[in-house]
Amino acid sequence: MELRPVSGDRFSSSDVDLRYDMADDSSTGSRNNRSSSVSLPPMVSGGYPNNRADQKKAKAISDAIDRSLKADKERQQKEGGIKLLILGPSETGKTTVLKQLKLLYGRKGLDSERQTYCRIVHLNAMRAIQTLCYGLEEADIPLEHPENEVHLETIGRLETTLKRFSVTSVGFANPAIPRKITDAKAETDLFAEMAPAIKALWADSGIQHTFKTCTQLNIQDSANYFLDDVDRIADPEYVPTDDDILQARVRTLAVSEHLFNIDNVTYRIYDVGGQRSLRKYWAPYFDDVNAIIFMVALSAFDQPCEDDPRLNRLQECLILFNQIANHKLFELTSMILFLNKIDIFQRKLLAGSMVNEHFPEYKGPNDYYSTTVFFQYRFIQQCKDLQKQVYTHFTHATDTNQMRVIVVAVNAIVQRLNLRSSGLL
Ligand SMILES: Nc1nc2c(ncn2[C@@H]2O[C@H](COP(=O)(O)OP(=O)(O)OP(=O)(O)O)[C@@H](O)[C@H]2O)c(=O)[nH]1
Ligand SMILES: [Mg+2]
Repeated sequence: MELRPVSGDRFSSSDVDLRYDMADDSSTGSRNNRSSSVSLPPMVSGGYPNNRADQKKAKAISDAIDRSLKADKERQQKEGGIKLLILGPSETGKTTVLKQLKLLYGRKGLDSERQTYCRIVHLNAMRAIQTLCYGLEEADIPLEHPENEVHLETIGRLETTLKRFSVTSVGFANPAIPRKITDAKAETDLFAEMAPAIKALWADSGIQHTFKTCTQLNIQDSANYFLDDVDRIADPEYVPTDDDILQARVRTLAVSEHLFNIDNVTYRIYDVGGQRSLRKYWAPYFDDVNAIIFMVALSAFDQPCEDDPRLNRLQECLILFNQIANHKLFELTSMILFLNKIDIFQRKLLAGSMVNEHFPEYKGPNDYYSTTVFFQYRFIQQCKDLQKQVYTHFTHATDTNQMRVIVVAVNAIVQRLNLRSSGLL
């Protein structure tokens, strides 16, 4: 299986690049519902160690990781429960599903994360308007109101500040960053200062036109959700709602483990980073997996891959699913496929985006029903073992009501298959 690192981790214009460390997640106080960051190989050093001291250091780190993984494994065997991995490429909604599980089954829901997400929401909104301004200028789209030019300059000056934000870790002050920037109040003040410019630009039909037409910009899915609500999120007393947290985007860098008790069964659920450069960290968690939820963003059918712009995002998803579904360690693992972001998928079809322009082998009508059946078939087709059941759900991961129903269905399937594989059914 090819889960090798791919070099050239590109800067993404759509994400907040914060290490999402769940170690202090106090929503997990109960015995069965807790989260922790799982030890990871260091991500800062590049290349290979080239002197004895470096080699010694690398070996010590590698041994420490092995010891930690071994200890984790022993602990897991002792604790038992169902081990479930959430896998899939970046931006498919893995962490969003995890947030829904916290909301539905965590003791404190998302309460312990509200403060952190205040900052992420602000960064998401600033990043979104910044990407739109860049797109407007690149595509030479005129502003509706020339007096907004001054706001374009203000947003242009944000670049350096956002780059500084992008290298910090949640909860850990980065010494390279001036205190003022890591201070939460300074961040809130910065957003409040930017709010009039953001609002004026978002209301300008030039920016709206950019938003609707420049699909190659890779604007985050929740851009309009936050930009429509700048006054609310700029309020000094602002506290993110559950929906805000579900919409907020922060890319996952570290693998994290979360314990949930669902219908009296303990689940150990692992959320991973989906970027190509992070997939090398998945493999150590492939032993003894009972179930995998594989996430696909159906809405990405007309988008290029972030890691490789020559490749279609959904094609990349098919390739990755092929590797996972046919992996020898997953022969007995229940495979659950979430064809996610159906709300955006539907919107794109209605706006005239054509599936057969990106998947020429598709000859059917461009309606929701026919195209989703086609994509479901394309994924199931990837399994070489024709007996392998793939349980498919069409999901809208930011919709808590829909996810509530889906989690119940998934739990029923996983428990039944688990009993069957242990000979109890
Ligand atoms: N509209 C809509 N947005 C969604 C849906 N699922 C996820 N999102 C949004 O998509 C963005 C990315 O979701 P994440 O859960 O962070 O993606 P991920 O797979 O964890 O990405 P990595 O951590 O980089 O691997 C977030 O802004 C979510 O709010 C959906 O079904 N509909
Ligand atoms: Mg994630």
